[in-house]
Amino acid sequence: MPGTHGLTLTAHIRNTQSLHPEARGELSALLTQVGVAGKMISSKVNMAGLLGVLGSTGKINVQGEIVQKLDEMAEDVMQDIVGGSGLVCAMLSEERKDILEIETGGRYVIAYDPLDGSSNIDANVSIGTIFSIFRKLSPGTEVTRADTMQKGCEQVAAGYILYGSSTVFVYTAGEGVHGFTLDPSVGEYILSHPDIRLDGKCKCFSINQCNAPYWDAWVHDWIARVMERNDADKRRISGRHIGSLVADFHRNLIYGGVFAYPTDARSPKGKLRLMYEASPLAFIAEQAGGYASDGRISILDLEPEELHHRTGLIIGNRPEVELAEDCVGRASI
Ligand code: AHM
Ligand code: MG
Repeated sequence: MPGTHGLTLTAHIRNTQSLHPEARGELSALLTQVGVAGKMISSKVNMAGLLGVLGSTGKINVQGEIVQKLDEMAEDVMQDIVGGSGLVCAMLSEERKDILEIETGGRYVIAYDPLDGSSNIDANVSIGTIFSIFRKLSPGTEVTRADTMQKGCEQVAAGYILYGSSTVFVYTAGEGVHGFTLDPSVGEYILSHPDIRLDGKCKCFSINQCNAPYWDAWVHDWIARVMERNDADKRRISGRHIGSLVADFHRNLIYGGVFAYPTDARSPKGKLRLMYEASPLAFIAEQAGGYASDGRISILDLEPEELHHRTGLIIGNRPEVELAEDCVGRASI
């Protein structure tokens, strides 16, 4: 029983594991290690201004984006803490060109964005670490393409750590979505958001409106149809867009809402990455009762074609995402 002092993340993960007598405890240990990495990144993010680690490194990453000093720091922490855990055989990072194979081996593969939203770092905007965990499928120690290029529906766990007004760890291992808030005084994540649901009203609408000149016609059609819910009597849905996916997603998960970064003329394949951003958040959205699509099919059914596969993303309350699919379908008739 949680008692009055709350349930820690470690205890919650163990309790979930105990529902599966066949489990060896390795996934639980891995999730716990990701939580530890999150604490370390959180402490550096909170101290960034004092440690002199704000600003860019002057480098450009594999995505063609400016690498912030904190991006590098978060990547190092993930490699040291998660890579050094003995639990993963391969690490796929938004910040690294190639797959990092771990010699000590392990039964899991992890894909992650070490610091999503990092272009906002210097302005103290919420940012976060997003992760996605798969089982190693092939026997033996060799890491194969089948191990690393799995569809989102094969994920065994996914989550994110949001460095915001407080640090929050949200995860799913296929049995609902649970959120924990870091109590910095004791260094533990405490259950604060049990069984989060995304099946109520869609109150927030998140999109970078300045991409409007590049959108396909269906996006304009979709927005107009969503906005029809606002009438003279009542505003039922309101614009909320941070420009930090993990923070936009978290707010929409808590309040109800939909986030969209569709493919457009500037980014014909989409801007966001399937493996590190879209797929883990899609797993969480579906576990909470929501949905994620590229406009045509579920994100979780997309076959990764390459490590840094990009995709359009519409994610949040199911009716609004399905309405987007309907608009895409009509546009292609
Ligand atoms: P990042 O992983 O380098 O931070 O890039 C992803 C970010 C998302 O967090 C955010 O939704 C998007 O890029 C914002 O892009 P834009 O500035 O084009 O709206
Ligand atoms: Mg990102």
